[in-house]
Amino acid sequence: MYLILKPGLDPDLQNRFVEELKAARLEVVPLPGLNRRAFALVGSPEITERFATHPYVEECIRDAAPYKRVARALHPHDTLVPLGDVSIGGDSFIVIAGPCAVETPEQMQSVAAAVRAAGAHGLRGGAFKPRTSPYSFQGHGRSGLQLLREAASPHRLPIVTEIMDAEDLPAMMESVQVLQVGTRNMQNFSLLKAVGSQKKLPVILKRGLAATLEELLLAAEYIVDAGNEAVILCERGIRTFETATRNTLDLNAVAWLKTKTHLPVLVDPSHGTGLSELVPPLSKAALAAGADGLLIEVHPDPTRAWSDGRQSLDPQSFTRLMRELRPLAQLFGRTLP
Ligand SMILES: [Mn+2]
Repeated sequence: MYLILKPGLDPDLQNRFVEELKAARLEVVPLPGLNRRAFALVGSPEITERFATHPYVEECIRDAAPYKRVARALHPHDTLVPLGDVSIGGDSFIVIAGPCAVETPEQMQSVAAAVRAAGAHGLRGGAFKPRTSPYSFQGHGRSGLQLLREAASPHRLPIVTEIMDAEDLPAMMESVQVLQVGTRNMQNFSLLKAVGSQKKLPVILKRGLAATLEELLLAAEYIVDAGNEAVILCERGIRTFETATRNTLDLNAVAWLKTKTHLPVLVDPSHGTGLSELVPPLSKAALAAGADGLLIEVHPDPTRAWSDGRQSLDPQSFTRLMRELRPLAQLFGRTLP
């Protein structure tokens, strides 16, 4: 909610009113540029509503958007999130690549070398895998983190991996550089609070497969509200009536999110389409739609992948895609660092 105070109100009274708001456990964010004192209130909707009819208030604007800390309206500049030597957000366009799952030391070492050579900025790989079927490969768990570390470190590649359980946070903090909250956990609020209560690792928050964009922003708000402002959103395809592709990659989401939030937005065209031949065109479309980067599945031999082989690029196709993205990025005013 936004409050605009009455004109000509004594400055002492104004200050006293602000103190009253703060005492009610509301955060008061000043809105500059108006000829009268105005501010946004961040906090419980029930409490903010109490002040709507206060005698000092000239006008109260009830904002339809229930998220505040992630809103661009209160924070017009892009948030930059560090990833190794580069940052996500702003003018750069970054690419994080790697297999769906960490399988073997050979697989990880070969893919890390390949994606680094092609110019990727981070290595992805799942050690803990949320699988639809309990009979599918569940990931190596903590020993998978070790394999990730061994593969990434010779190339100085930052590691991005999914966290499924807050219990694994200490192990993750020692092994990886970016946490990923997967699509199935987007509304796992205790996990969101846990990854938000540490500030060491940024968090990639994937959109739930049936989540609205407002729900995605509110999930991000949980992490930021818990204390961690380094949140990166990721559009990874949603479930629609269409069955020709695994999901429907929602590029509306990218353009919409960029207007509503200061947080960086990545696109995952691998899960978004489920088909490796669609990954290059949708990667370029994501760049054109204003995404800040890509999260792509790459496997040394997709036909032998333990999971998501059908949507994984082989190193050659990934290298070609990176080559094609570079001049395109420039065309759109972005740089591939
Ligand atoms: Mn996958």
